[in-house]
Amino acid sequence: MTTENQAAIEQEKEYMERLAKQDSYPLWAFHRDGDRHPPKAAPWVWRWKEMRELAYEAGRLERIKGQGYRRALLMQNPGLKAAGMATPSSTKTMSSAIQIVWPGEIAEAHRHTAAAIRWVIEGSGAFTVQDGEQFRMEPGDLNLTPSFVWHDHKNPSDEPVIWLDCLDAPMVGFFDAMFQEPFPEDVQPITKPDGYSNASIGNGLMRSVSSEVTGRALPLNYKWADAYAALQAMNEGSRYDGIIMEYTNPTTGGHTMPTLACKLQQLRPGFHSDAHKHTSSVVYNVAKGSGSSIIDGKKLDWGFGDTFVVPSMNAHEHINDSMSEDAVLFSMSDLPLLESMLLYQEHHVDRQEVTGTIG
Ligand code: 1HN
Repeated sequence: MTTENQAAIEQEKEYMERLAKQDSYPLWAFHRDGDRHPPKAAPWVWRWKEMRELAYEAGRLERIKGQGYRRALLMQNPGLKAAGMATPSSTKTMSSAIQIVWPGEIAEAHRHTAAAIRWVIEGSGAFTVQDGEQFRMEPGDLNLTPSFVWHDHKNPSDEPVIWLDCLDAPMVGFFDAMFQEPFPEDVQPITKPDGYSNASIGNGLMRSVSSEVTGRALPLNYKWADAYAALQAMNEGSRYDGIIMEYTNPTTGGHTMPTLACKLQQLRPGFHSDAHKHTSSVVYNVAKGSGSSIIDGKKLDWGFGDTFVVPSMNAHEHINDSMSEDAVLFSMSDLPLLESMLLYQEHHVDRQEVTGTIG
């Protein structure tokens, strides 16, 4: 090395130290340093069989009481875990968990800025109480807990109830806007008649003209029978997703909630979708049937109750090999925030060659 080069290196090193003293960093070096890639979520699957067993085991453990705890198992993406992301989340933007509500159990009332959805997988004897209204939840039902709505859960039946919780918590955390408070009592009083919120939106075709509901995200309950019937009646689909419909906020006609979009899609017998990739990340739960998805070149076989994720910009396509049974996927994504920031992009890609498997 020439003395001249040596001097230049020394000079840069000394300059970098001076910048660091001023809590600064040069943009050109930031782009040059290869180790600054953000943590990436991996395409992944959490199997129903294993998660169900673990949930039951949690149910048999000591009673969970105090501070609004839930018997919920957060599904942590191994890609994000490896990269040291502190909050156990399933994608960069969403947390999801398998929650079991044990017979006779109460999950105490609290509220938080993060919005949540519940997607019931098994059991039909549980209720969630949201801002004074109770909702009975059955398999395939979707229930919304919009931001800062008081919620507690109870299971007066003699069978455990298991559902998938999905939250926008990582997005809320990114803005340092996450806070939570307990309700002064274990359970909140029921102050509204059954069906109050759903009645205010007249089957999705009408809305109450009272200012109380207009434009707000409501703690609605979407029944499986209605959602599945809507898919069956639909004959126009997407080349990437088959027959796909979104659970709308009927007061706005827009996305399910301001931060989260929930959809239900049907892959009819023999359907093999085209492949695409998009900036939104998606958490799926298998509602009916079985099939597979090819994500980033790797094949993931799925069946009832499995939860899997397609992270942002991972090429993916869905397949239903069965010639007689349909397959139905429930999904939740961060689409609404991306759209509102003009960051949503979707690109067609060629169908993929399978180079490995997931799960
Ligand atoms: C939460 O409040 C619930 O209220 C479930 O049932 C899962 C996961 C992360 C953070 C808060 C619930 C949750 C959660």
